Amino acid sequence: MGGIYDSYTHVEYLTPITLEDFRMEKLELAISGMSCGHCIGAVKQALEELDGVSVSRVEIGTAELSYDPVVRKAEDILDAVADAGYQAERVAGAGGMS
Ligand SMILES: [Cu+2]
Repeated sequence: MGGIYDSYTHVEYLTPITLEDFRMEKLELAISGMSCGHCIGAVKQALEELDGVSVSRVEIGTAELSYDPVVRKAEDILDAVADAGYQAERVAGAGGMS
C-alpha cells in the first residue's frame, strides 16, 4: 500500500528510490589487525561516521559497504579504517575495478 509499482519490472517498491540509491557503489574490504568484538565496533563506527557511506556488514577481517561516489572516495574509506588503527585493502573484483 502506498508503494511505487514499476510496470516494467513488476516490482512494487515499498520505499521510494532516491537518486543516491542508483549511484551507490559496493565496496568490499579486507582488513588486517582486527581480533575481537571491540575491533568490529571500532571499524563499524569509523565507517558509519562517514557521510555517503552505508555499512552492510563488518566481521573480523572483512567489511562490506556501499558508498556514494559523488560525495565519497573509496580512498577516504580506507583512510578512515587506517585512522581507527587497522589496515584495509579493497578486495579485487567486488563492485568492479575503478
Ligand atoms: Cu579487538
